[in-house]
Amino acid sequence: MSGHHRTEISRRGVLKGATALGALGLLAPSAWVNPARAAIADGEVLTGSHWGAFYAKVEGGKWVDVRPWEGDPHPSHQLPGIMDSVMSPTRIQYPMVRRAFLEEGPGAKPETRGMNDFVRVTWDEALELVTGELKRVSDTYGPTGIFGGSYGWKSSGKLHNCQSLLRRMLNVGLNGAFVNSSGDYSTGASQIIMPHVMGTLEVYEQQTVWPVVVESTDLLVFWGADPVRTNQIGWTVADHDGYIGLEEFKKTGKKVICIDPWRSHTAKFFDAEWIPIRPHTDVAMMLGIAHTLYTEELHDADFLDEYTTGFDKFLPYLLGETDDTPKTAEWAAEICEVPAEKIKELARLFQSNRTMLSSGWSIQRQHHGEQSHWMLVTLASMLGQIGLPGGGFGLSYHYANGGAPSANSIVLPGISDGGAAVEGAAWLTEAGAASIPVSRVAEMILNPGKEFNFNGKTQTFPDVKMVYWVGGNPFAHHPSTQELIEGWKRLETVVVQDFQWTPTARMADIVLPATSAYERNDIENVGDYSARAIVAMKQVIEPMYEARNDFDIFADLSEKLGARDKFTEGKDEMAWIKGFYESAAEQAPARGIEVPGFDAFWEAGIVEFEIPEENKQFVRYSDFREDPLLEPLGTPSGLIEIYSRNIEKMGYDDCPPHPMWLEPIERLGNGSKFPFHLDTAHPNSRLHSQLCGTKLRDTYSVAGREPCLINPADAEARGIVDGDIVRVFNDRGAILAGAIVTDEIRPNVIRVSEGGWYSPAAGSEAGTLCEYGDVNMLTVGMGTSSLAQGNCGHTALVDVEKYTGEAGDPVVFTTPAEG
Ligand SMILES: Nc1nc2c(c(=O)[nH]1)N[C@H]1C(S)=C(S)[C@@H](COP(=O)(O)OP(=O)(O)OC[C@H]3O[C@@H](n4cnc5c(=O)[nH]c(N)nc54)[C@H](O)[C@@H]3O)O[C@H]1N2
Ligand SMILES: Nc1nc2c(c(=O)[nH]1)N[C@H]1C(S)=C(S)[C@@H](COP(=O)(O)OP(=O)(O)OC[C@H]3O[C@@H](n4cnc5c(=O)[nH]c(N)nc54)[C@H](O)[C@@H]3O)O[C@H]1N2
Ligand SMILES: [Mo]
Repeated sequence: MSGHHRTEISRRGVLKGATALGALGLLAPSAWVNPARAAIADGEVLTGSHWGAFYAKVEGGKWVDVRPWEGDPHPSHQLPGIMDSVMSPTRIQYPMVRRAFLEEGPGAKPETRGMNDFVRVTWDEALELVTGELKRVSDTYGPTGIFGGSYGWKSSGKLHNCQSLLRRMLNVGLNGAFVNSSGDYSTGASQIIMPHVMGTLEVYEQQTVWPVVVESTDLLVFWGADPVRTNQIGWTVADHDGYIGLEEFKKTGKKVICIDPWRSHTAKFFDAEWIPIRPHTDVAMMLGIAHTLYTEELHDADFLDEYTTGFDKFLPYLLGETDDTPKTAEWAAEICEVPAEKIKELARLFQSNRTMLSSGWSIQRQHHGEQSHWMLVTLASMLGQIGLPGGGFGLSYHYANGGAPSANSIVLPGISDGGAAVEGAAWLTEAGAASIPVSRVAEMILNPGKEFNFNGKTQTFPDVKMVYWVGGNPFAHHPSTQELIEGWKRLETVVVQDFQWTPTARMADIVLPATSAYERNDIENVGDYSARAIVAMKQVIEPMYEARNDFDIFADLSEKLGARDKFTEGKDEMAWIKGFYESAAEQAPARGIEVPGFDAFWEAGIVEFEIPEENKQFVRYSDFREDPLLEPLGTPSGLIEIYSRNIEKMGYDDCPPHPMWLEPIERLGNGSKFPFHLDTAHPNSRLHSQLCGTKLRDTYSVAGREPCLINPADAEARGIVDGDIVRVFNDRGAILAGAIVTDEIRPNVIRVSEGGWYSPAAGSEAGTLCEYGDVNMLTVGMGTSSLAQGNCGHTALVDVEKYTGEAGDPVVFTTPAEG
């Protein structure tokens, strides 16, 4: 499942709740269009984004202001950055080609990628070049020469989904001759292990809803989760309804605990008890709690009997009978630096209260990340509250406003990858000619022919010679940028299509300027989990410079490949949008609601749906708890699998058949020469790397660099004061950052957020200093384990020093030179 399938995934959870409702005959009244909201003031256009729905004010064809939609209970402070991104100097204005590529051909002087030496070409020339390369590479290297598994947070919108459009072009125009990718960087480990354990993805599914949590949860634990920061974002258009839950819970004054190396936004919001755990040691701490529960006979043996399988196989490990190491609180305390007494106290506290263990995803975005959520589920099973109102665990309260009650709404389809249009050989499926777990991209490019394990299968890396990237920024998102730089040198051709001069665009041969989401029309659901509205994403301004829609670019490429009609199906932008709406509207009668016709909807700009009372009472796994035989889980046993025979059969050393504490490749307290763990938490004022090239950066950067949080004791020992430029380094690389000295980060941990634009001091030289602060110069590139092969973006030990050398202005925020 790739990131771009998220909506569909989360919708399953949503639909499940709503179907139960329909059966009860409690359907909500008709959907309605709020007339007050329909009256858009002069010059204001309502549209949608990952950050929420908003009005864009236009004067004389220029976008001059933004204002959040009134239906947003907690607008993101990042909205002004969106406007700036469309008009900033980091905008790609024209098709550009790397000079050596243009003058000497594919593969020429790959070391000049990243040197910002581009030549402007016309659209005609650019599209001819791209078509020529698509043909040449697939003719020369066969069906697996082109990588089209381009990953990333492309903009919201059901039509201008550039990744689906890329694959659609490759499917219809090249008969599916490309390498695809599966999974995502968000939940790489969890989304593979959870189906073995719980029978579902968990991470993208509806949570026990907030009203139930507010009512019934006594103790709310955020385990490496920071919803106050991360719920700003949705995969569709963010509704921000999770903030209503957070605020209501705060009003109750009930206890909140944050287990995080950093006193997070959420910890501050709730004035929560902060447990500053050593990063990457969560499994040990959970085991310490589990051991206490068991030895103090606080565990729920009945729940374990009735709803789980394999506790008997896990228990000897917990007690140390299999490895002479009982996983006592004292044992755990040594590893996680949380006192043994605190660990025991938590065991008793969790057990004596209705406890919701809400976990984020950082604890699985690390080496052996599969174990974290598996152990969390095991702990929750021992507590026996899964399926009870307000108890158990939740893996998505922090993401896209999981736990926001679902509306009785209709669901929009989106543009397809066009795999159905491909006829012929067996490999010609929607998935392309081959597929890799998404975060293995650098490993793939560097190791053609190498075998690798993935979820019980052995596969071989294809020999990729051309990469076409749209809607993602791998030179920001891929842990171990160094490996990517090395891998890039093996490529003959790199095409990047974006609207920003990202580090990835700078590493391309052919750069195509796409429109932003605000220069075209589209349509999208509001609320990944609530799905409480559909917004017309109306075009705000005319395309800037020579930017073109991804749809039109790929339609033209398809035409040159002889397949324009297959690509467009004879429909233009508005015909597609109307089609999506009308196809969704067909669901309305079965849901007992009425929706306006397309024209009325488009005129109004938004249609909202009621949230039935029933959906405000949704409790995850209550059905299973009520009747595990009639409502079994999707696991082989139908039960929660604390021991998995399927995983046992795979025989992986790095993912045993029950959850275990496995030493990560790097962690504090494990004898490394590097004294700091680097926490790469997601940025509060960006979406990954998006908006890094905007004025918003002035609101958080320190000395013109990405901020680096460091504890006062650590700073003092290194002579670092607030505002200093620091150099963060390890054996993999080095970055500059700006110091913020604060006791909100625990000793021996520094925090630099992911997504800072890679700004190499010396072009594309691997190992060169990044002058802005891209953490992935420092992180580990390996997969989480043979099971999931997820990315380890949170795994990195580093050192920090005050920087006394010459610090250049990051070149990445300027427009590349034009020949
Ligand atoms: N160390 C570390 N690394 C991490 C993480 C971490 O926690 N630590 N987190 C990981 C996670 S969870 C994720 S999801 C990834 C995110 O990685 P990405 O999704 O690659 O990051 P974004 O910055 O959102 O990049 C999206 C790009 O798409 C472009 N874009 C937007 N709309 C359009 C469009 O309509 N057309 C075109 N052509 N382009 C468009 C934007 O300009 C931007 O350059 O990062 C991962 N990397
Ligand atoms: N503002 C904003 N919101 C976002 C995003 C964004 O870029 N910006 N990205 C979105 C996306 S694509 C995703 S996938 C989600 C990501 O959601 P998450 O993966 O949950 O987010 P992170 O910020 O990586 O980590 C959450 C918390 O875990 C802590 N942490 C780090 N390592 C450890 C550890 O070893 N143990 C413990 N206990 N805690 C640890 C961090 O300090 C942080 O506060 O966020 C989404 N929301
Ligand atoms: Mo993500």
